[in-house]
Amino acid sequence: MSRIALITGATSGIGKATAEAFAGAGINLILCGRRQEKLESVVAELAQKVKVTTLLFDVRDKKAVFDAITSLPEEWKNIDILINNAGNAHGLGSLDEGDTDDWDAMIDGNVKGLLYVSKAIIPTLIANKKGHIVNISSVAGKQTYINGAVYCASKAAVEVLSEGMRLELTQHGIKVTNVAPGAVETEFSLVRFKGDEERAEKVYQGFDPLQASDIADMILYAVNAPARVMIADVTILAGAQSAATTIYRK
Ligand code: NDP
Ligand code: 8X3
Repeated sequence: MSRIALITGATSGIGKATAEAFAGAGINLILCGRRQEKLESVVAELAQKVKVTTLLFDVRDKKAVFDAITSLPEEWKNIDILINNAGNAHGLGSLDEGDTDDWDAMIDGNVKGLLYVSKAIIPTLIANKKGHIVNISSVAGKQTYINGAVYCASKAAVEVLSEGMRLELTQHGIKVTNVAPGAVETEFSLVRFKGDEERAEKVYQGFDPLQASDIADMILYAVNAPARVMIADVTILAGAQSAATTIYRK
């Protein structure tokens, strides 16, 4: 029987690419995000290949998360794979000058949102004695950089939550994979710099950045690995990147 994956942040970037990779592998999809028109266009692209449904919610809204996931029809309830991908950086600023609304968006979305979605789904995985959770962390969760402390802290929390989930869930037959990408060319920098296209483009200039599909390939590998294999933690950097902020540009 085909597996069911719920992917948060499926409207763009890594989440959308993962949806495309999963559809190619025959995995049915519950696609989540806040931008309805973007979700609809992903559905239009993939519904020929697999069954697809959507849930529209902001991961920061606890009630909306639980209402959306409990509202799933019976045929969609037995989720096999959860991809905790929704998240962003908001701003790049020092701790004395940073915008506290940006901090709220990062901590509430990247950390608490991931927790709410996980809590809504983990009981089903435990009851079914199987499943796989993939948390999208970042190299920024392993290495702190100047002016990025709050984003880095939010991703360091994801790293710890991946470990905590693995410690608690392995006994129930559930795998947990932490994926920590480096510089991936998505809408990430456009969001971080609040729509400033020129500044966002500069992030990816002078080297060949990772593409969202590179990360999706890794995620698909992890969820397709044999039962005896748990891909626990993977860092994927761009070829010209040796650390979070060390990138060799031409
Ligand atoms: P994008 O900006 O392209 O995608 C972010 C996705 O998250 C969108 O689908 C967005 O959907 C969703 N999202 C953001 N905030 C919320 C929210 N509050 N509620 C619901 N959905 C939300 O960036 P990426 O694809 O690059 O980012 C995906 C993940 O990868 C993030 O967790 C990011 O931190 C991580 N990452 C990215 C790297 C990069 O260099 N790009 C490197 C390392 C990690 P919508 O707006 O429709 O809600
Ligand atoms: C995104 C990668 O290094 O820009 O998590 O923070 S980085």
